[in-house]
Amino acid sequence: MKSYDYRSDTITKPTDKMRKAMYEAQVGDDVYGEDPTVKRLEELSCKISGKEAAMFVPSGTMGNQIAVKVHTSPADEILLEENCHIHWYEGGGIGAISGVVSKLIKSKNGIMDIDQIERSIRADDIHFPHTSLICMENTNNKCGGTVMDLNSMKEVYSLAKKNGIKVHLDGARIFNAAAYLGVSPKMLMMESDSVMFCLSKGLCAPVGSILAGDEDFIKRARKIRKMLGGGMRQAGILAAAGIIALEEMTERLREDHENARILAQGLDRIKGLKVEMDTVQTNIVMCDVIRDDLDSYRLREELEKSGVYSTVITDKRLRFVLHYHISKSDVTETIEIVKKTTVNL
Ligand code: TLP
Repeated sequence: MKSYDYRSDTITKPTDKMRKAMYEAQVGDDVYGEDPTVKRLEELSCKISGKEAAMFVPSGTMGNQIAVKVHTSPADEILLEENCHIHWYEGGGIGAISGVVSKLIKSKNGIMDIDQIERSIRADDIHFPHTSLICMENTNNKCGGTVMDLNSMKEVYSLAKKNGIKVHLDGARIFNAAAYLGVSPKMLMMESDSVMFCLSKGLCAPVGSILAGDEDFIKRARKIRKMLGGGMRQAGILAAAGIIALEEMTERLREDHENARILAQGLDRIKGLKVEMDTVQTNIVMCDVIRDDLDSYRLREELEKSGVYSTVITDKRLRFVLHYHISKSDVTETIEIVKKTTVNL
């Protein structure tokens, strides 16, 4: 049976060109700073992000966690968008690794309420924790791949600077945001002190993310990466795929966005399902089950019997993520399968 796997863009597999580059990669021990391919990937990442320095990390989660640790001291308070990955999906790591507390900021489609940020910055008072960091996420995963526009990012960054607070950008899907806005990724990444972006999502690299910032930040980040066990040895094998991800795979993300809209429109037309179309901006579709007699666990299970794979977000919401291995005709077929399945439930 044919399968249509929308669980995540993390399921993408390396392309043939990546596999060949991985096979041929020049390698060395990266903990000694001797892997030429990792160095090449890090230099390329500096160019793309406009940051002074960059470091290859095994995962987006590790990149975010290192950034929080470098920017904060234990008992600090950090401001997080209420739906963000750092809060929801990183196992509470910021508590264990950095010892910080967090305050969640309300948002509309991932764009934080700037007044609430301003009100949340702590006064200098012995009772209060120190506010040291604000984290943004662009695109915002849990909001449905929604995009923070450049002005909203600028607003947050300038408010932070005015108050001596650092800004970290979780840019796991920053290339999707840039494609949607029609701006260079650099313009978005410049509105932060540090940025993490993923090579292993829609860009098809098998493993890895980049953390970038100024020289001093990355110097300290390298020490934390080692502490967390993220110092990899002949990592050039992986970096070789990462280079192709950055050089050749970002342009095509628009196709995923187009397919996401087609899927969203198709699902929204099915009785008992609803998609908030204004949130369908990039490659993620959040589909709500609005029938009282049906929940998303049951629907997911039934769809899987016909080869359509999705993720449960809440008991009434499924997530479908578009990526390299899903074509326009797959989307058309998927809509038909979902239609048939829901009618029979
Ligand atoms: N997101 C994954 C899951 O962890 C939920 C997914 O399937 O979407 N930031 C953002 C915004 C992310 O969406 C993710 C992964 C990460 C960070 C973490 O990246 P990895 O999986 O490389 O640790």
